[in-house]
Amino acid sequence: MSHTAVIITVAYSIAVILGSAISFAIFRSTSRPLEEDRSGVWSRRETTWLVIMILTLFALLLGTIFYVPYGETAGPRGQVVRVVGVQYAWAIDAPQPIVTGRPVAFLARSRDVAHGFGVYNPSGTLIFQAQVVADHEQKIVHAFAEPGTYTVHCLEFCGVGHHVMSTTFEVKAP
Ligand SMILES: [Cu+2]
Repeated sequence: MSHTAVIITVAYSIAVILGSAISFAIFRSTSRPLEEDRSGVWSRRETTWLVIMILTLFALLLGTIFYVPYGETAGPRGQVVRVVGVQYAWAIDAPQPIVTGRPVAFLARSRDVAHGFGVYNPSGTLIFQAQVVADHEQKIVHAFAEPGTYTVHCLEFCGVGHHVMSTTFEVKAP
C-alpha cells in the first residue's frame, strides 16, 4: 500500500470511529430521563472537548502540512521542463533528456481553457496531476524513479477533443 493510501485509510478509520462514538452518545442521551441542573459539569466537558479538538486539529496540521506540494523547488540540480496545454494537445519542451533521480520542475500553462496535466508512469498508474490555467504558471516538482515512457492525459474536461489530449515523454537513466 502506498504512503498516501495508508494516510487516507487511517484518517477515514478515525473519522468513522469518532463519528460512530458521537452518534451513539447522542442516541443514548435522548433516552435518559431528565436530571437536575448539570450545566456546570457540561460546561467543563465542553471546555475539555474544545481543548481535545484544538490539539487534534493541530496534530493533523503538523502531520500533513509537509506533504502539501506547493512552494517546492527542484533545487540547483533540477531539470526544467516547459509544458503548454492547448485544445487539444500538449507541448512538452525539455531542453535536455529528462533523467531519473533528479527533481524535475514542470512549468505548465494553458493557452486557452483549463486543462489537467496528469502524468502516468510506464505501467499506467497516475503519479501526479495539476490544474493548468491560462494566466498562471503552475509548477509541479517531481523526481522520476524509473526510466521509461510516461504518458500525459488531460484530466480536466476541456471540450469535444478532450479525450485525444494525450502525449508521451521519455525518462532516461542518467
Ligand atoms: Cu481536457
